[in-house]
Amino acid sequence: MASPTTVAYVGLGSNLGDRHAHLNDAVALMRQSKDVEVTRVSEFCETQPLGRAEQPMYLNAVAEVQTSLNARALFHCLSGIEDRLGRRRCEKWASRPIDLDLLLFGNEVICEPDLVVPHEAMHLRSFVLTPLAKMAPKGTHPVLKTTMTDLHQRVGHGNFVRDVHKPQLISIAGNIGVGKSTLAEHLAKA
Ligand code: PH2
Ligand code: MG
Ligand code: MG
Repeated sequence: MASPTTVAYVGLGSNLGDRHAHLNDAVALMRQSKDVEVTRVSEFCETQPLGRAEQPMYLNAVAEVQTSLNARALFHCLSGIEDRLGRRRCEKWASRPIDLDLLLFGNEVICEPDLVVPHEAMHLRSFVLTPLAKMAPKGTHPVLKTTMTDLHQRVGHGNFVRDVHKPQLISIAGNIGVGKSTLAEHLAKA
């Protein structure tokens, strides 16, 4: 692999067909790319479908990769693997045999119509943060400037949908007696 390289994290998800096989096949195809070295893969974890409750359960994992590609080239490589594993691009959040999301690409921040890095919802999803907090506890989110450990503690076991048309979740932390409840009440009224 040509240098320099970047460490990136990829979220894997499947909720159609043989989910274990799909995740394993996706990792194997990533390993086949001469420009991508898969350095670690988390445990596979069964998770409740977020967003559309009537869907089958997901199997989720996170892979750590080292790559000489830039973020967009890695994104294309991941899309190609999704296509090879039978992903049909239809409506948002439809069930899928494989979903590969570029979660983090070094410390890069990208905000383009088809590619947002860090992944726009990674800080809201325990199925992403639980493995990330194990693999890269001190890794920081380049926009939120918060470690994976802290982000994981914030969401706990929860998964949240960011929908600007729905009430937003705000968590308030602080020492006893500093006025958390008062602030929460003011915010609720506002
Ligand atoms: N991905 C989604 C929507 N909902 N739920 C779980 N549990 N895991 C996912 O990977 C997931 C989801 C859209 O990409
Ligand atoms: Mg996804
Ligand atoms: Mg995706």
